Amino acid sequence: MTDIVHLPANATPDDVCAVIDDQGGVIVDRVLDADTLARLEAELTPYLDACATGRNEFAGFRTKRVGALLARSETCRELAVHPLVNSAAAQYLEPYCDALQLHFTQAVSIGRGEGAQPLHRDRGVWGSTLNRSVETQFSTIWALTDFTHANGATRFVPGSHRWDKDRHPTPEEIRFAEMAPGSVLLYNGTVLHGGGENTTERERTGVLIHYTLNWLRQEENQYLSCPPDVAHDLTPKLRSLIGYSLGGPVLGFYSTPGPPGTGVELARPETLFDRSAPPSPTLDGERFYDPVSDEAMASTATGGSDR
Ligand SMILES: O=C(O)CCC(=O)C(=O)O
Repeated sequence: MTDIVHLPANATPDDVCAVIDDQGGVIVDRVLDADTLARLEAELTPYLDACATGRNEFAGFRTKRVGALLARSETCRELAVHPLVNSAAAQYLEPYCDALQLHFTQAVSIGRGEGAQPLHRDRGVWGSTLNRSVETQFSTIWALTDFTHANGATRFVPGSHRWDKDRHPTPEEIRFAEMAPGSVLLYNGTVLHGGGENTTERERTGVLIHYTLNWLRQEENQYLSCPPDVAHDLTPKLRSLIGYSLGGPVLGFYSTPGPPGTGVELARPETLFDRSAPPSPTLDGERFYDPVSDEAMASTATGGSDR
């Protein structure tokens, strides 16, 4: 059984994707500098201090979790568009979508005395109907503190993304994502993992930022966690990543609520922030659906289109 592979901070997206393909995940060491870590701590600690611990085995009874990180933390915005992560995520998920979207943000602080979180596959949030041939997710856990076996480093089962769904790991097959502050664990949506047991006196804190295919429902509702008045202050790139952009040719268009004739119709989300954004040809009906050819229509009794 292999240990979790570590790569240096100058690793390329190809390096990252190759290991994730093989093992289900990889650690890139010491990506963030001390200043960035200090800013993350200053921005997130007030939210973690103010929040209650979880109330079930999965969320943990001594673990604190806070979301809406793009609205709440300027530095988390930098993490969300980190070049290595974005390039590797886009490359890894490219066979299944034409763009990424942000799926989930959460700071997770595992408190002393917390037990191990059940091992799980993140793709479970979409239920079991989505075929395994579609990889759904590219996930990151940024270490803000040391991650050690003793303090709750993420448990991780290398290679389990290729296992049969019902195969359970033996204790010897479970590894621990031990890493220094500023390092990041990158993994797919199919590999088994979970928070570790914390037997130390101090919290283990990580920032989870996950990405998914731009046509799947996001786990954290970004339009509520980061509503338009907050998204207004983000860069166009971040807004697009959150979901204020079309997913594929047409998913996510909008029309303005309000009195007749006062707003926009069938607009791309970017129009909300920039009225001069060009209209979308697909929304004007040019390629709104895949039309059925006359020959295909003639060969069926009923005809019709499945878009
Ligand atoms: O915090 C961790 O180490 C992992 C947490 C996790 O996988 C989850 O909450 O789904």
